[in-house]
Amino acid sequence: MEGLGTGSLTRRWSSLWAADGTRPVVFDDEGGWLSAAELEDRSRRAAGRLAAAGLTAGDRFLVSCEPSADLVVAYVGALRLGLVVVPVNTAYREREVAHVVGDARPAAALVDLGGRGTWIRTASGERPISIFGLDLAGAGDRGSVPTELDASAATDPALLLYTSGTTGAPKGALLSHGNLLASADAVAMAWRWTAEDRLVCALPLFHLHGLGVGLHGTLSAGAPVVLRRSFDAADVARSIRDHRASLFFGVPTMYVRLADARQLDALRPLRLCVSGSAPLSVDLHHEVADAAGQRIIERYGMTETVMNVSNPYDGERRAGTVGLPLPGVHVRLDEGTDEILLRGPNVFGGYWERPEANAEAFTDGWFASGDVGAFDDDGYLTIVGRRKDLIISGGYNVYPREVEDVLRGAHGVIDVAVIGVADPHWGEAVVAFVEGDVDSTALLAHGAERLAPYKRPKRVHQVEALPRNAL
Ligand code: MLC
Ligand code: AMP
Repeated sequence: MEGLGTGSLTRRWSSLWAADGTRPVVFDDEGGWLSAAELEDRSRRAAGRLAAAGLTAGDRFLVSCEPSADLVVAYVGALRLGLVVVPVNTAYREREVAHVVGDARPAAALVDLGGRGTWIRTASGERPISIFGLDLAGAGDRGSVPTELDASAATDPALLLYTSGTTGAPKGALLSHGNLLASADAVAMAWRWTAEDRLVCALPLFHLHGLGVGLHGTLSAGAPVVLRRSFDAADVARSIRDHRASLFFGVPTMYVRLADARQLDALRPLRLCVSGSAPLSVDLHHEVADAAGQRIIERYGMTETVMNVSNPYDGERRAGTVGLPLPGVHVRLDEGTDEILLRGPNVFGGYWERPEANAEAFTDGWFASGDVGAFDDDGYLTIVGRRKDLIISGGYNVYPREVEDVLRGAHGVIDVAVIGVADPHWGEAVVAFVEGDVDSTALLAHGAERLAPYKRPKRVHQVEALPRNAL
């Protein structure tokens, strides 16, 4: 195996496919299993279609689709051609999509719903853009086949992922092939992930949890993945059983749902369960251990740094902590604030076209995470708070500022304050306090037009006046 962070994702994957083309790689309900040789062939043809449309290495390729084998084929094809993939949440409304299109200036997009294509085209304005559907690399397609594939270097960008970071409007975090491969290899080492494992993945593939850990980890380990289009507790339980899976990764809300649906016992045959993207409560950790005999490994990651820290596979899995630094990752706390600072082959090079944000985010090569941590005597890290104004609801990030700005535009609103409130299902729930003479149905309709459903307030309280200080 090459060293951490050297080589490219697709060079690794294609060498594994060449070694054994018969291995099953990706399953979905529509097409059944796709073998390594089929993924190689179809992703090559997808790259051919993209090249024929005039796309070349370095061009941005926006992708907004639900999980499927066709999506994986198109995604892998794009990476093989050297494109920079810009994943976009399928729940986004037009306003949110337009921001990404305006900032990333993609040359092409892949969508599974026609309406999103129209939004993308409109936001692209005068700039020409090719819009593809999931038939990009259909089984019968005989598109032109480029010869030069998998030519990206470790330092070449692979993903442009939008996040607000610690402040401001969403900006693109540019992750290289080396960053992503380093992280896939680090978790494979830490979790003993081998080709014999089989993952059930019910996470979306437009965030790093599903994409960077679930899919990249699978392909880099030469292992198979069972994709689910969305999360449903009974469906996950059935998939684990029917596919004799060994791995399940989820956000805490997914474990809550498995518990509520009395499906925790389905986790019993697995070799490993992992939780991340939001804090896993100590109670839930113990509930899963009692009901399924599974000591969930909790780990800590971030869009800008992929995976940083994880509880150990062999040592003690300490509930309430995120564990120990992953191989190759350096973690320390800022002396004044205890902010978690990160450095390593997993850490991104910077935000797309944001020199000021980059100057703020990095000090002497250390990236400031916006999370506040504490180490215990054994070196286990606990996340004790956040310096960034962020709500994490069901594993999705919601920026109060964005929700406030949108709601402030509704008729009759004088001012709005949005906060996260502890919630047993979502971890944190979005709650809005509104000042003004407001019709709450109209306010919610205003929000629904402009905000993805997970960002919309679960509760709205009308107040006479928001408390203000001199600032
Ligand atoms: C859905 N809803 C949410 C929500 N997800 N509301 C708040 N927070 C969320 N996360 C809304 C729906 O829009 C709907 O609203 C209602 O809740 C019920 O919808 P549902 O069909 O039951 O929801 P579902 O589609 O099942 O989604 C729930 C979920 C999903 C938990 C499966 O949120 C999810 O996939 N979360 C994972 C996100 C993820 O991958 N994060 C990784 C980020 S990467 P209404 O009003 O229409 O009824 C990262 C780095 C790292 O953080 O460390 O991993
Ligand atoms: P994102 O920007 O979507 O990648 O979200 C990253 C943020 O999710 C981190 O900065 C943390 O605040 C949070 N996070 C990820 N994993 C965990 C975890 N296990 N416990 C607590 N917070 C987490």
